[in-house]
Amino acid sequence: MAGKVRTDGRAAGRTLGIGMVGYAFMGAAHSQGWRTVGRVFDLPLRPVLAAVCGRDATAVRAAADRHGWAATETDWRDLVARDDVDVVDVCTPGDSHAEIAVAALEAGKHVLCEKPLANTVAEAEAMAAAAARARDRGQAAMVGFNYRRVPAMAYARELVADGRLGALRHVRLTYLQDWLVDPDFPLTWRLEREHAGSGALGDLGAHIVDLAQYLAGEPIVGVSALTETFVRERPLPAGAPAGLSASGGAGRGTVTVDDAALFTGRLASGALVSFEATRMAAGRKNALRLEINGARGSLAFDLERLNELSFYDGGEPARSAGFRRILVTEPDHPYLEAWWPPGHALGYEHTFAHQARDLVHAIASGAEPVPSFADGLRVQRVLAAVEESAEKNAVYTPVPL
Ligand code: SOE
Repeated sequence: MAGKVRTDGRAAGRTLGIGMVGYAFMGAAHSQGWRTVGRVFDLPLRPVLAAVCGRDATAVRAAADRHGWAATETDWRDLVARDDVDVVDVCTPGDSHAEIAVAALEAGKHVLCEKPLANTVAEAEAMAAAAARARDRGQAAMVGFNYRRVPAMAYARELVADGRLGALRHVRLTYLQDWLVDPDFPLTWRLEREHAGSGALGDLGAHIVDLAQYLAGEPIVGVSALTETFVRERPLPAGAPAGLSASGGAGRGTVTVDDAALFTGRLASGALVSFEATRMAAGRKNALRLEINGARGSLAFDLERLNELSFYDGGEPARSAGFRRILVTEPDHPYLEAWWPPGHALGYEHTFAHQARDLVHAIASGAEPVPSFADGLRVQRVLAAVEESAEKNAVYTPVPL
């Protein structure tokens, strides 16, 4: 018999307790996704926001109230141990991803971990190994490359997989932001290697490396790279330990990550790829752009116009050929069946509801979620090869498969 009908008119079904560690920008975005997904998509399991964890008891309580979490914890180990938590959602800086995700998997929980998977290849390898062991126990582990879940990106993958572009020749991606142009932006955790692992490379470059491999359906096998840190010292953030100065100036610290990464490479098929990730592109707020050129056609996309996909079909007669704008809002476009009528656009936040939807379905069906921790490890290996190449002044560096 179906579960009892709840006041909201939906069959109760089994619930899926979510426990989230971290509540800053990604925590807020994931909370929105978990709150929304069950009200938009018909799911086999109903996510409930069981608990959120943060070190500051007062701040995490305020975050729980704001984002709709039922309980709070101040130690992630206590969150992992909760009986009402089935999924641990890791929304912390990269230096704690491995410790939390591995412990959660070994405690029998499913895991969603923000990108990049880890700060080092060694950590990512340990996470992927823990996920493989957990998979044998029926547990799911997903890494949060949310831009795969922009409907236009999921549809672009369909077009490439269906051969509409033919053999790929070029995959070209840039991800431009400008929040570090101001030299007085403080030395926050994203600017310190021990916390973030890398700078624009892991923060933004991880997204476009994952998208390239996802859209092309094949791995990057080698890269040539340059990285640069343009602003090497910044003011310490308010509240930093008094007198802490990792460099000459009092109250200032040393930036230990890249501001920008520029790299080219090859896909396994021989197609050429090019990437640019920077947080120094004045005027560009969240400008992830891509163009894919194949033997039979091309695709182009701009995240700042994320409901649109430009498609050039080389099969068209020359007289009528040209890039056309596909408005990716039709009910049979990926994810759109659950939202609004055609033309009623979606946004950045919807990608987190799509991510939650796909994870819930994977958990219910026992399928391995995509992108998996193995996919996250593949990205980590590309990032490491980029840094190795940059240290050798752009010498071509193979990516271990
Ligand atoms: C900051 O650069 C940031 O929040 C990234 O960390 C996210 O992954 C990206 O989606 C938006 O920008």
